[in-house]
Amino acid sequence: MKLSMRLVVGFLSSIVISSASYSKTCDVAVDATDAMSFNTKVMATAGCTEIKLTLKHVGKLPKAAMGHNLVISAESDMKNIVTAATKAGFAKDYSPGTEHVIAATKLLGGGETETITFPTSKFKKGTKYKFFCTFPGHSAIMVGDVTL
Ligand SMILES: [Cu+2]
Repeated sequence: MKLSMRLVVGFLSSIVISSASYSKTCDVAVDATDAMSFNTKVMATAGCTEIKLTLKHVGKLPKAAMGHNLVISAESDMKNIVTAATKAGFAKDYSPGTEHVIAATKLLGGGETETITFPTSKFKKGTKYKFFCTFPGHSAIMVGDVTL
């Protein structure tokens, strides 16, 4: 009897612990520069249920010359998304659209900042994810891994 009570208590406390960790918003800050770079190559999301991502363009160049956004997708969708964004053109801020896009900021010029929030439930275990900029030519260098 005592043993089963201990099991029940143990079970209940594990529910409390898992539900407590179930809603964790993680702040992630990424800087983009006039040198066509992000200041990080890795975005860690383990243990987070939600990511509050702030992209800051710390440079001075205007959006038309050195605009940056931050888009997240499966690695296998990245190429198609970059192609679609390039086709969308500057008039549409090289928008990556919504298909296969996990999250995306607006295109920012120097001095601009945007914060977006998205749930990590959009990530599937076993899939590789990337974050990148869809301004034409930038994703060759402005790219990093999203780790789950
Ligand atoms: Cu860029």
